[in-house]
Amino acid sequence: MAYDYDDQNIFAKILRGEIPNQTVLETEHTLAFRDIEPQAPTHVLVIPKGSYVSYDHFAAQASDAEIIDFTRAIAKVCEMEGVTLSAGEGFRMISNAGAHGVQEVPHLHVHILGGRPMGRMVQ
Ligand code: DGP
Repeated sequence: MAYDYDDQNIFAKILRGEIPNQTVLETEHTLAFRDIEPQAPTHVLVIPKGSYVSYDHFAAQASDAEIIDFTRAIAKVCEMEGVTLSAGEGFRMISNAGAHGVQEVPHLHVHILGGRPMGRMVQ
């Protein structure tokens, strides 16, 4: 199946340096930065540098190196933010995809939320 990536999306512009961001972590294949509308004391977005719309796109087409880098970057951000189970009180990670997932920005991103109890997911 073909995935349609729009290179004019906001996160593509952030990756090209056209829009500023508050970077938390940058690795070879991954960028993590603070959400512009934080929903919790910790609200960081982790994105692959490659042009992937969604998690399913990424899992299907990214290299093993990109996938490992992305996965470890998410955990590293949790560690840096002090929300891991080993050092903190935990976190929530969410990745919205497409219309039913109510994805606003069509570049794969994982939200890391922490610093307060999140409440039950009801919808
Ligand atoms: P989603 O609904 O999962 O696609 O969430 C997109 C998130 O992106 C939302 O929480 C707000 C955030 N966002 C949108 N525009 C910008 C921006 O220009 N900079 C930053 N840092 N975050 C943004």
